[in-house]
Amino acid sequence: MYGLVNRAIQQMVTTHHGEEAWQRIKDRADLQDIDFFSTYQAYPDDVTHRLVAAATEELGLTDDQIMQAFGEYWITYTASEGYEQLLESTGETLPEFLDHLDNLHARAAVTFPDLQPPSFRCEHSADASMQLEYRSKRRGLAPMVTGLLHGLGKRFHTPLEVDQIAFRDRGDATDLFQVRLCPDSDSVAALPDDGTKSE
Ligand code: 1DX
Repeated sequence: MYGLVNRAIQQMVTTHHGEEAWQRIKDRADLQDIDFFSTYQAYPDDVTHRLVAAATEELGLTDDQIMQAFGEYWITYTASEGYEQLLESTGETLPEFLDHLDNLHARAAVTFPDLQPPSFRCEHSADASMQLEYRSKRRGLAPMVTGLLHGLGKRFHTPLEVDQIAFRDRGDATDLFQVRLCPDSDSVAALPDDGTKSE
């Protein structure tokens, strides 16, 4: 994955646990020879997986906890690292954003040819719930998607609940997430000015 991902992990760890914790995690992942991650360099996925594994041991958190926290962090991190426009153009509301995730990755892939984008399909139900199907060449990143959805909920001031309801690593065909929007005044504020719901 692009170095941007490893940089985001580094930033999240140093912000919440300090520089020394990050150095210990980097050593434990056997990456002490890497001084810094370059945003635009594609690194083996193994590097990212080793960082996550080392972080679980160093911080005493589970794999799922780290990946969810990282997914949530990714939304604000990319917004602050030059991709706010990319996020903005993907949707003005959470449901719209989820419909256009493949579009977002297609646009990113134009500039970054080594991107291996996941693919998402969103189905909307009448009761303000959605089912999001996630497909990826990569294994084991589904917990990050739960975190990404919570991060998007914050971005759009749209309180939500997320449940993963199908698991590829348990033999299901895809990873599937149930997203329920919790109606309240905040979510009204996230609608366009004319108060209409865009698809
Ligand atoms: F719900 O692969 C909301 O390297 C979502 O299965 C999900 O293959 C937002 F400069 C620049 C660059 C760089 C911008 F080239 C990535 F470095 C991409 C910015 C997406 C914002 C995907 C990162 C593939 C790297 C992958 C989980 C799970 C997708 C990470 C989250 C918005 C992003 O992202 C999987 C790679 C960007 C860039 C976004 C991703 C690769 C996502 C989301 N993915 C690199």
